[in-house]
Amino acid sequence: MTENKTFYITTPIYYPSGKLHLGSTYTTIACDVLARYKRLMGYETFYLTGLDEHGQKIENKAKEAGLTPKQYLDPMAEDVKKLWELLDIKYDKFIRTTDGYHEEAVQKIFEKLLAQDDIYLGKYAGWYSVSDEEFFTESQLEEVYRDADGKITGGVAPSGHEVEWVEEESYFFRMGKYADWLLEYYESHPNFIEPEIRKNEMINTFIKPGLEDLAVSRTTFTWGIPIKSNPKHVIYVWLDALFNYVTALGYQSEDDSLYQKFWPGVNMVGKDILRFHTIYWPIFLHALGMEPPQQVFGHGWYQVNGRKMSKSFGNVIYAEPLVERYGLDPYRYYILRAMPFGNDGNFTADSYIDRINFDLANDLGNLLNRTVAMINKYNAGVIENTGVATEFDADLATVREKALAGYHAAMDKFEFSVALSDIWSLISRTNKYIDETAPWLLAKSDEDKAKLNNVLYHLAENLRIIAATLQPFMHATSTKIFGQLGLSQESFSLEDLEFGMTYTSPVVAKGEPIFPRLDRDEEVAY
Ligand code: ME8
Repeated sequence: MTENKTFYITTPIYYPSGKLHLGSTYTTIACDVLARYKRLMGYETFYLTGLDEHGQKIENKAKEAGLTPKQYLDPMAEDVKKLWELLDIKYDKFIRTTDGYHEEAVQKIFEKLLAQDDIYLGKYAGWYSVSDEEFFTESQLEEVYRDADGKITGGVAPSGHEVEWVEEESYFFRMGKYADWLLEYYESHPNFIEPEIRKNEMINTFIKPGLEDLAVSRTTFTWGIPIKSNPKHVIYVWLDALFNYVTALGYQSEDDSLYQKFWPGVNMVGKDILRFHTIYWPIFLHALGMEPPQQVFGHGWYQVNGRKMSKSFGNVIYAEPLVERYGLDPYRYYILRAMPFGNDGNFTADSYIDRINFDLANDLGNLLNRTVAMINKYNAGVIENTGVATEFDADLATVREKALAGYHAAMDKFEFSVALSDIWSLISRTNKYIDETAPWLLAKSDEDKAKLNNVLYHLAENLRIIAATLQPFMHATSTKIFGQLGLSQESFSLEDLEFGMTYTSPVVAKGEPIFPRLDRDEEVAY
């Protein structure tokens, strides 16, 4: 491992304003897969997730529940941690923005920006969406409501949430001052925003029309980090939240060694919050003389029945019942396989069942079952490399190399569904190899024994390589495959996944199916 091979990945910190649904698990699993992948590639990796606990939305939620914010938040945080445990998320740190170290660091940051005149005191009058915790100008609203005289009385933000009129003393950050710098930064760092199309949207919709100064404090509620030099103001929840990515690493605390080691990192976010991460966030950092994130990746939305999941549309899907009924690995697999990362896509019950039946039970499960059964039947469970090639071995090797190269290239670009389909191309090719070589025919003659063992060896080796590449996605499944192949090793490095390993233990005597087939009609109705 070389000194500077480090990788820092973050999820957005979610609002614990309700139970987290499939959407938040999507980002979190994607980051988990990346972190596991990078670890297996020899990177020293840090994976951060957590909760965004301040702001008016949380204050209101607590009030509705008849609780103080802290009473409301603590059990919510426990529930979220339980969800991540259920989904086998291996994060290195879980930040809550109510953690003392974060609050202190954000106060220091605010005072610094104030002292250097990037922040000034003014008055805000405009529209605010509590659900989005976001300010809007009239022209940015999706819809406006008017009274009989034509006066605007309210409106709807692009997210579909209602806005309210806010008029209060507020501190402002001089965004406009940094617009040119930001455009140049985009220009000189072409991979800063991914996917590419989202960059143009940021430039054309938000920066080119003119960056307005941003209100960065509120006075009409109290649930936030108070400004040290003027505590009747609380710091705007987005300024507070964005800095979690560096305070979690110890920025502005006594020990900032993690910050020194891991920043800048990759911020993975949904496209809904790209504006905050690719405009305000790099500008804040630059104003403080810090580096912007290495990359901000804005992925698309999981929709249900063609609409973004929302309680008011009654189309919210939660992970727990799916994991309970079908197991964890199908969930982790489906969520990254079913739609290209970066695009929007639909979650449907039938595609969920089909993926389990076709991809997992048929393609992968059968390959393993057949392989282990044949090694048992024809060679008493022993995997032997005899080197007596068949005419199909060369093509099998070509497909394997192509699949591996494609997998790594896709993982580097966060194209999870492509990486998985590359692995599946090898699974399909290996299944086809069984049909081509027909081991049951080779088994009929003693002369073909060495060739038969060569075939079985190829099957075992391909399965080991397939299981290794699946480790970041489906850790338990990989371990089961290794186990059935007689390998006690917990994990295989992805750096040197060479074909040709020597097996010293026999395969298991009777391999259980790793993914039982489901009755589609019964399950879809369920
Ligand atoms: O915005 N499909 O928190 P949040 C895919 N606290 N991803 C989805 C999704 C869907 N249908 N629904 C939600 C916040 N997400 C702020 C973030 S960061 C400094 C502060 C995911 O709880 C997606 O990653 O509203 C989105 O960006 C995030 O959840 C929003 O979470």
